[in-house]
Amino acid sequence: MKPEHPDLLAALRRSLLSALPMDRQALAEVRFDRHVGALVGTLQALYGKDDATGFDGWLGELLQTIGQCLAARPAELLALDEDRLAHPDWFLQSRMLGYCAYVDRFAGTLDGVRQRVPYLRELGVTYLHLLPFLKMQAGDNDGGFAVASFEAIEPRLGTMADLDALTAQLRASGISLCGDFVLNHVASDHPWAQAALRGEARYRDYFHVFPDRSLPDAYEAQLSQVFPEVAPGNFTAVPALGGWVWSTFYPYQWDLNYGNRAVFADIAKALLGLANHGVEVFRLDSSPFLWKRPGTSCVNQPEVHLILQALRAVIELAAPGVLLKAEAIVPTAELPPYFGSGEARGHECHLAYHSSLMAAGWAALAEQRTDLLARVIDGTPELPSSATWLTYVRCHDDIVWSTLKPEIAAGGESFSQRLTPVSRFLAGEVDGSFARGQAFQTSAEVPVFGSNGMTAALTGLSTATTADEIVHAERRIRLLYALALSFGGLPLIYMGDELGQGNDESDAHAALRDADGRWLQRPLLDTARWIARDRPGSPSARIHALLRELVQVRKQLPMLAADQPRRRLTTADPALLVLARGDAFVAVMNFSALPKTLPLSALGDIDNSAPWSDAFTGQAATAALSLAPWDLCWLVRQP
Ligand code: OTU
Repeated sequence: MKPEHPDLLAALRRSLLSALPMDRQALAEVRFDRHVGALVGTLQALYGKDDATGFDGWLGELLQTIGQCLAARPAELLALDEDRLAHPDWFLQSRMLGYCAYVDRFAGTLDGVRQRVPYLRELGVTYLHLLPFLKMQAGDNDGGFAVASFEAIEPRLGTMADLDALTAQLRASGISLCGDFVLNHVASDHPWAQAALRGEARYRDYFHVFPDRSLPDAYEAQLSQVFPEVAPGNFTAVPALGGWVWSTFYPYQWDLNYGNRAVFADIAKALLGLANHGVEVFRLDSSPFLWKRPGTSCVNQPEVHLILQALRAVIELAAPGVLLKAEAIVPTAELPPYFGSGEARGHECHLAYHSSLMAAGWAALAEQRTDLLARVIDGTPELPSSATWLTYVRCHDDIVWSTLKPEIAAGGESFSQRLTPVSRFLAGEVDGSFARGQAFQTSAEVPVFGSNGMTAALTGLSTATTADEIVHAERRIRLLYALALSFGGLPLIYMGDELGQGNDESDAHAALRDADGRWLQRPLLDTARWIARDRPGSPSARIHALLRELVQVRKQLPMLAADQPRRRLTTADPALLVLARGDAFVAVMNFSALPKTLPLSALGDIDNSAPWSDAFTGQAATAALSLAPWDLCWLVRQP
């Protein structure tokens, strides 16, 4: 913010403080001095051009809203904010472990989740991502990603009081709640959309509405499609609006118009409201789509980053303990801006999904070669301090293959030639495939798009019958999770994976799956497996134990913290992947159905002067490592 606006600055300060009780004013002033520049600078760039009418007054109102949210912030969360500010690397530690689940699938209701907190603790979870739990559109709602209110909980799942009780218990248990913040669109039955439908001009401006097809057609020529089969096109005809509304996803998910500053203000307020209920991490759903620009693909536009930086400044003022996570399923090279670039480096999101690492892991498993994975790892940029990747094996969505386009092009290959066999392998359509997933949104014209399926189905555990097949499938699960846990990031377990749970094949959910194949990986928690996790020898006990072992060993290894250096070591064998973390940790991963031997001396330029030992058994490493099919090894030594 330019120093030539001292009057504006003073007015904004007054606006912020006017909403605050005396005992929070000093705190607010410190934060104001530190963050007002970023807030006003980004908002000016977005909304203040050409002396937009009333801009200064609007800013004042925004600061007042922020002040009101800070005034309303419970004392316990205020204390948490201070603690987080004092330890900005709290979420980078190797003790961190994420778990991701739908509320109803995992435990019925928010209160049911509260009762499962001991289970999460037993697993070592410190971060819980619950998929959308806010009031959702009645009927179809994309698993809650069509939000009908930012202020109410979906009645089936509970109440705001239940959310408060859950976040309190999670906090007491050292678990941070991550909630989806679906800010790109709202449901067509959200009050803003309803007001637009009633013809209120103020709310019509909350959306991108076009009277005829001319602009939609022009845009459409440059846009890609997120759901080409299940929801083709990016615009929906809405007779009551007298035209076409932008709907990147399902027709009932209407994209918000961030060109309208009122949208930003309402969204910022909604975010702070949820933060005050104890949501500590916000998954910013579909972040790349927030800004539309004619003649472009309308993803990753520079204004997206101004919006996210402005939101970051908002939380720095009123809830600085909160983290922002970009859900940007784009190639790795396009992700650094989501952490802030240039002067804003480190002042945007704290977290982003490393989606190409996830996809490349599955490709490596299917192809028994690690070159794509190696290219992804080598191309993974350094991040600002106090920021990291979300590393994961599966999530509620499909495995999106397009994120690997650059790595495939770098090898001089065609995307569909390289990945069609992978997609078919994971769908079990290739002879000898162990996988039982399904291709998503593919057709004759689009042979590769996404792949669905639970980890256990994609790794062959669900269909394994012989002892060998079972062991191999378990090793594949261990291998992919070991990658997520050793890469350097915040690793995430997807509900059911820890029990070896397979695809949802229930009749009750068949209609959902028919409409959208991603429901294949959204089963109800299998309570039989859940109960049997402690029964030695049961299928879930074995998976559960091996994942817990990985997690527990990782927690003991400070070199696996997200901010510790990472380096890939080259090997001659294309089926092996070797990852070093600092000088005292090496992971060797065998993505092959064959046993492998690797002399330690062949590990690139690694210093072998001090003795290595196996992180799981504590035994000294021999001069040559022997890895069974799909096996892995974590070597450690005293630094
Ligand atoms: C996100 O997804 C959610 O994770 C999906 O569950 C929702 O359907 C969608 O937003 C709409 O809210 O846009 O930037 O399989 O990866 O839809 C990434 C495609 C998204 C998803 C994509 C994604």
